[in-house]
Amino acid sequence: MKNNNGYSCWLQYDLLGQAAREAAVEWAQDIVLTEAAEQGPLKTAVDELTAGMAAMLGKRPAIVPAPVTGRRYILLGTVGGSAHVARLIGGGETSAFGEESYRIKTVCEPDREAIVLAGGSGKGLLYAVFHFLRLIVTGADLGSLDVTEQPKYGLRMINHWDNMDGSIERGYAGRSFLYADGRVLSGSPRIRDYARLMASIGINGIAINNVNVHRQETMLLTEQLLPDVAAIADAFREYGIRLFLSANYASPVELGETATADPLDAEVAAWWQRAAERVYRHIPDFGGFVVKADSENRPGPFTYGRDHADGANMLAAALKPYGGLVLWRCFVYNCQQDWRDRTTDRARAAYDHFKPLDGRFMDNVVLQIKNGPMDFQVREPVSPLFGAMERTNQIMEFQITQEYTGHQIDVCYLVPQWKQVLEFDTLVKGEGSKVKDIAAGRVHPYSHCGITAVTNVGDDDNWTGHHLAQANLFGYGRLIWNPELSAEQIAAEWVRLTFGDNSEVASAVTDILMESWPAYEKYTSPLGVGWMVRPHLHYGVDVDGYEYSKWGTYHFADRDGVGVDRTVATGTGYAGQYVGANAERYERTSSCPDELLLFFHHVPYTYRLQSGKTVIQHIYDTHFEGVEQVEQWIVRWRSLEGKLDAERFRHIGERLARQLDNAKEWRDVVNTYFYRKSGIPDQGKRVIFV
Ligand code: GCV
Repeated sequence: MKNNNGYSCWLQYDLLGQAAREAAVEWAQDIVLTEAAEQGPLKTAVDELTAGMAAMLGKRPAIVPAPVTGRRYILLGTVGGSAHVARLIGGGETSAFGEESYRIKTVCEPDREAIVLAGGSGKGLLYAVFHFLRLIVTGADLGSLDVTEQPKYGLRMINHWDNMDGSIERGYAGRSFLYADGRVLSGSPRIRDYARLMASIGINGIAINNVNVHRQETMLLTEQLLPDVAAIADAFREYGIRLFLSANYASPVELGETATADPLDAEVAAWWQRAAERVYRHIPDFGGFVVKADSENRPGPFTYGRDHADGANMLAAALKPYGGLVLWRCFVYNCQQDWRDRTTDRARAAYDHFKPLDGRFMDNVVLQIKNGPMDFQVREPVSPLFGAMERTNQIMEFQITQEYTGHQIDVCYLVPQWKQVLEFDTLVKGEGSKVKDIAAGRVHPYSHCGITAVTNVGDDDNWTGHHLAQANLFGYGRLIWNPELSAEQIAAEWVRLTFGDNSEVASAVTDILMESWPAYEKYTSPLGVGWMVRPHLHYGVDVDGYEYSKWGTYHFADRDGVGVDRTVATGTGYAGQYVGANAERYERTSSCPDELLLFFHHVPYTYRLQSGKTVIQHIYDTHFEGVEQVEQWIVRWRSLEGKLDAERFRHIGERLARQLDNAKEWRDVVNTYFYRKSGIPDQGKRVIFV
């Protein structure tokens, strides 16, 4: 079997089986194109289809202006640009097409047997092409295709935390492929390959630099570096992706051009207007700024006695004439907390800061809210801020990079976690106010909204470090295109596209993915309490690592119990930020879901969970089970030798071995810690290091 370094990810067109190849060849002689496709996504769509079919079938289809009588063909076009397409699809059905929508349909009538790929625009058509190529690889019956797709979310974004020195904050897959040694790698062919990968899963916006914007990256807004940024935007544009930049709130001060960054200062506003004019001169379809302000020591409007609305609106006013957005992050909390102070609760912070500002933001400001109130832990409740502001646009922020979920050493498939978040019913407008609909602007009439995520890619050959971490990147794109897809469907699709059609490999990889988030949760921090990780690094166990720190991330374990009292009755009051029945459910131990019990409550080790187990026994059991799960994967993985290429077989095997070491360390440290605190033995009498 040919070795595979993983570079092509899920676009591996040489994996086609014999039967699928024969079925596709029938259709692949001619591509009929009746409209001009000289540039942009329309041209890319044509190129991707021809190249994809050539790679799959060993023969490049001809592009022709009209069908050859009696021969099957593929018809490619946009609904507005090709009468032929409109005729075959049926004009009425396409009148409501958005520009990102598409239809794929087999039209089988005497003398016009065609597969029609119709896009609402060139971009929609490009998405149709990637979908069609997926259908071929997965062996779909091409004789009866009928697919209509439109994305649920307007903004489907990726955030990079790449720095210009080439490092990536929280990156676990090598160095940046966007920057090295202070330079923008604008000519790199990898950037185009990346745009292609992202377009193939429907991403339409990418912020290319870290939200922690330091001096070097502040220069991205200057005449000196904008041509390089524009070159990346050019590559993105061909794939229907708009480029965004993270902006340093204090840019004019950092660059020595104003004495203040006060948002109400006229000179500051004028500076940003000039900056916006400059950016749009270089990048006419620039998406806008992502801003981390007054957060983790980054500058912001607080310094000048102003609030977040003042700061965001000043930037929004500068971008407004060009249609740009300000994605203003809500990850705002006191990171200089005194652990002795029991009144401050980091979980409360985003809601407390932003909720009172509802209605004050301009309509091109979008608040970017992390999925949980803390920081991308393996388990957190959904941020109560999401949906809490009726008159302020919002976008959900997920984390694909595995900062707290195993650093892409441990396998942890995160789509099930994101699905739970999207399915959460906030009740903000009564039952049926789910996160997935709020993010689509269907609960409150947001003018801009959607989903974004911190990406997990770097310059490693396989992009994501762990091969299996590609499933998170692919899964993110597929899920935010259509949140109704199940995590398992997405996993199975990814496995098929990435590893081919060996059913043993497919079921083993799909099972490992599906079991991985629960396993990671089991051997790390219990019952929603979070953290317990090595400070700063965030990989590996350190139960008290953050216990007396300034970051506000405590578990309060003592000899009697563990957990954070966030109730209204006796705790920090955080539970009261939820609406109605959700607030009540979290407020009481009896109704709080087990998996979040220690997030909301401080309980004795002998407290009995809804599962029937005591907290302490749950801790012991899950930590043993988590390790056993990894051991079982290793046995299963070994049985696949010879059934996939040796390179990926070895790579994944090595990562699983490292995961096992990590899981054992977590198990032994956590179990020993809680045994020593509580003095309560494990009912299973297993080894705990006393
Ligand atoms: C980019 C956490 C991470 C930081 C990250 C920050 C953020 O604190 O550890 O690396 O900074 O979140 O989201 O801004």
